[in-house]
Amino acid sequence: MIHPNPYTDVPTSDFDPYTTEVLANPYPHYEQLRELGTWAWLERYGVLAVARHDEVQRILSQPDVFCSSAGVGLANFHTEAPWRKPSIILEADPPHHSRTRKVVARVLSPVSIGRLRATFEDVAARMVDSLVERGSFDAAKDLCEAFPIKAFGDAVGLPAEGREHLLPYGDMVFNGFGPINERFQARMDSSGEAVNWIARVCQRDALTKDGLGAQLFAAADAGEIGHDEAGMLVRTLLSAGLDTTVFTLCNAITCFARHPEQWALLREDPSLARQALEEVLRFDSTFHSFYRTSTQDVELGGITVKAGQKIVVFIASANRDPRRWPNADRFDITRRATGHMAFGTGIHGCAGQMMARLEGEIVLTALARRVASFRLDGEPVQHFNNTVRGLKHMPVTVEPLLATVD
Ligand code: OVV
Repeated sequence: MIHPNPYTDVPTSDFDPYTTEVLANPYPHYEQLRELGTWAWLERYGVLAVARHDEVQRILSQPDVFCSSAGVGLANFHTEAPWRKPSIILEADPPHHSRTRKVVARVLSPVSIGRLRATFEDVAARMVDSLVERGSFDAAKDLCEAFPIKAFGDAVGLPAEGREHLLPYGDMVFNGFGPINERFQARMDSSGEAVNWIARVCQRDALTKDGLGAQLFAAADAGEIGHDEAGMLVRTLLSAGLDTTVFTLCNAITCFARHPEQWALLREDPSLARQALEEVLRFDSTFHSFYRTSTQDVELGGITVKAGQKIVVFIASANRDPRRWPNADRFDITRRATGHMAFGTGIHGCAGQMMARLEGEIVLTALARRVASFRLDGEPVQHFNNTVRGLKHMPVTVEPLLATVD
């Protein structure tokens, strides 16, 4: 279906962000979109699009005008039924959002996260040691998936059994922000068990007594939120916390395998891990797009956006906008990548970003201490998803570093 463009001053585009071809390499398409103008009308979906850094930032910084409660995917919750119960933090506006966000922010605060460091380092060291010993392995499965499932899963307090449901569940959630296409449908059709398992482990008695999940229920005991809401926030941790970090780790290793001179820099100075991760997030953002909905007629970027308008915000494009970044298409871990919007920005900016950074930094540091170089054994196999970009498989052979430097 084609949706006629109601905005006379906005160019119409037949761009479809959800085709396999675009998902395989969206960057040339983002460039075209940015060059088209501040705004584009995507006639296939009937939405306004922004792809430049400045406008992406402006939209995300006005949550009262560009709201989240109508859903942050293509579906408008005011006119269509959501496929699952809306998230009480992501798909919510102030004042409702403020209450849940405060609790999640505390549970995921730097202090709370800092307590996990030693355990995470230990998990990463063991995994990397055994993989380096093997020499050849599937970096996507054996490290990028294995690490968050173990480290983050334990931190939340999940049972060991059934964790294979985490990634399929997240895959469904992130497909669900796009159109109801075959990709989403296929995942929906095969995910009944995953949905049931997730619902079960969002209950207090399924979780350990000392994990992040238990802390959410403790906030309910203190009267800050309801006990049902605590369970919903555990669902948020499990929806948002796995596929994202898994894919970020995949993208990091791909970047370094393809840019060996950048790996040499990190290997020589593993303390660059944190800023290297920021550059990975800028250069090959995990989360590509989400939506906002205007609550009123509003002027921005030279047009009047109509009330109730769905707007797709391409954060991965903003992170490659040459108006903002010199040599935007160059992967360079020595640059200042802060200001990227891979975690979004504003009141809905990723609540788990400190967790993501901790996981990324620890895995990259563990690799930098033991791996001289990566060789890709064939092309990595992409994981196609409507919203997040990462890998299914990445066969690699690593050259070990001879001495461990500490
Ligand atoms: C940021 C994010 C992604 C996916 C799901 C959720 C949040 C949630 O709150 O469920």
